[in-house]
Amino acid sequence: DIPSLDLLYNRKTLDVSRLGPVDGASSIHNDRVGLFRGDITSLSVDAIVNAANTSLLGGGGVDGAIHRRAGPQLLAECRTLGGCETGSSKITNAYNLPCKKVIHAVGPIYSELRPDRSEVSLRGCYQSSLRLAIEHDLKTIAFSGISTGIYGYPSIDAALVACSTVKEFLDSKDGQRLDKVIFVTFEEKDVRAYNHVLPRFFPPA
Ligand code: AR6
Repeated sequence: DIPSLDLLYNRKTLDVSRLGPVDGASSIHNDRVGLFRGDITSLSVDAIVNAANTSLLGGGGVDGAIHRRAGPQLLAECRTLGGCETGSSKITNAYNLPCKKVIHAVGPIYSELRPDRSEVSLRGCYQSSLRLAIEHDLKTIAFSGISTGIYGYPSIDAALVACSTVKEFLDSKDGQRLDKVIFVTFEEKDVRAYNHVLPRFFPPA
């Protein structure tokens, strides 16, 4: 029993554990969008998107993993950037990572009182990261689940924002300059959310 998308939009924050079995396998939904479960630092794409904080000086979660694998030069470059606003992104080199660039996006700390504000900020993260990618002529981009860890954004709601923003961008004129977007999941709750939401925005070919 899969709730309809209308229902999801109207009554968000669905309990992801109700969404049925997890398909842990990574998958290609169509030739421009993929889902990957695993460590984003292992991907040799053009750009990976970090879930950073406003200081851009590192932290836990995926941010910690990216800085560890990139090496201390990443932090040195981040120190020159003067931080980043919530809902926006900045780009750096990738140093010891197998990707070419790292885009550091600052997601919102989820607010149950103002979910609308959280949504605007999260959308801004995806939009600004996609724009940075094409400005730097990057063709493949892998997004971490911005804000869905320590920052507490509900997985389904975050996946809806991620998929709708990426779809809108890929359908636009600028979006034609991107080859592929990969959504990276790590925890089971996010795998469930993407398996549920992705096919609705990107039906399998
Ligand atoms: N590869 C891919 N995804 C991962 C990895 C990994 N190696 N590790 C965690 N995730 P989080 P946030 C997933 O908490 O919620 C940091 O301290 C994780 O399961 O890393 O945006 C920053 O400095 C989740 O789905 O970021 C900020 O202070 C997603 O990555 C704060 O945390 C994001 O979880 C940002 O919190």
